[in-house]
Amino acid sequence: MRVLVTGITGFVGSHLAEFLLSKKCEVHGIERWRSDTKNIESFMDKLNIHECDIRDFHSVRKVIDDVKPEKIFHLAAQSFVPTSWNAPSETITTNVIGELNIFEAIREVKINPWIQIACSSEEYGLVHENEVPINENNPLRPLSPYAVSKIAQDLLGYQYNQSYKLNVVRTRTFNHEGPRRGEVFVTSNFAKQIAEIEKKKKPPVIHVGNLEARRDYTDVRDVVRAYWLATEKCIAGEVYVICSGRDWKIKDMLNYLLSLSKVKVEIKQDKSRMRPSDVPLLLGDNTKFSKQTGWKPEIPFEKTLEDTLNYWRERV
Ligand code: A2R
Ligand code: GDD
Repeated sequence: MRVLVTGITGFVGSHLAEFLLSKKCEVHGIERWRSDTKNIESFMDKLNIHECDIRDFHSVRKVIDDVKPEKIFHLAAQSFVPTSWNAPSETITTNVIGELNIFEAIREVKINPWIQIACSSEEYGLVHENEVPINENNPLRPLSPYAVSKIAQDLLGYQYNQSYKLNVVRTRTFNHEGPRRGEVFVTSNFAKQIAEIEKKKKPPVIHVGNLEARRDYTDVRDVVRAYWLATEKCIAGEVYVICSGRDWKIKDMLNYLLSLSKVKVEIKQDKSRMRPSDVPLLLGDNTKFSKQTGWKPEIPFEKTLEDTLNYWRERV
């Protein structure tokens, strides 16, 4: 099976690449000339890496034509929500035009691979207490340019399936974490701060943003398994929620991480970590996806946090 992963140098892409290698796939991925390849370094010799920027149609078309993949996992994106307020145009271009380039390249090259699109729980945005757990039919009330970009990716996937019968499967994944998570994201950021405090590389103060938000967390290793199943067992054109069905207040997540360490810390809210509009509550219902594929998450979030902290302990 010849598979192309966009975003292979990123957090999810690197875990997916390892999973695909374990399935004996021929794994192709894209990188940009300045991409940081540390996430895939230890198995890079088993991968086929092509230079490509998804904003550039010529470069996307060339990769699709050279590889002619049977499956595409489209993960590449500007993925950090706060950056989408600082660079909204770049976020929309990368996420929306980038996906459009992939769809149009597929049409021009005249192949019809399965394509998984990494959509997001952020699309739901403002969710009221009486609207959880969230399923595929909840309203979309985006609260960031990033969320809008993901809605556009999601709906383009629907439209290209309807118009051209492309085999697109849309996965609306809730937060997923684990080792290699980018250090700006909350679980990874807090774990890194704790590891630095343990090594006395920074004063015992943890800088935080909004600790009241609630998120439904799944381990990244369960998520990449879900993405594979999405391309094996799901229906083209459909959208599926992928989540654990359990929510954590960010404050409780921080307290759990702290319980894994002996350090005593002060917690300080940092204004720059607060968002113009934060998504207050995300708690999902994975019934549709579980019924279709038999998937359920296997790794408890406590283990994910422990692994993330140990990851940083080895690196700071
Ligand atoms: O920044 P790079 O060159 O290392 O590559 C990142 C890639 N990427 C791009 N690739 C090609 N052309 C672009 N214009 C471009 N912009 C970004 O996307 C990296 O490999 C990946 C993003 O990785 P992370 O930020 O670690 O995201 P994560 O957590 O793996 O999220 C995967 C997907 C995204 O679509 C999220 O929006 C969704 O899951 O939640
Ligand atoms: N990053 C960050 N840093 N977030 C903080 C902090 C902090 O210091 N303190 C509190 N938070 C809160 C945020 O306000 C948000 O409510 C929550 O922690 C989670 O923030 P992130 O980890 O940055 O993730 P996200 O929910 O915005 O988005 C992630 O998950 C989406 C769903 O899978 C990203 O990975 C998106 O790309 C993804 O689509």
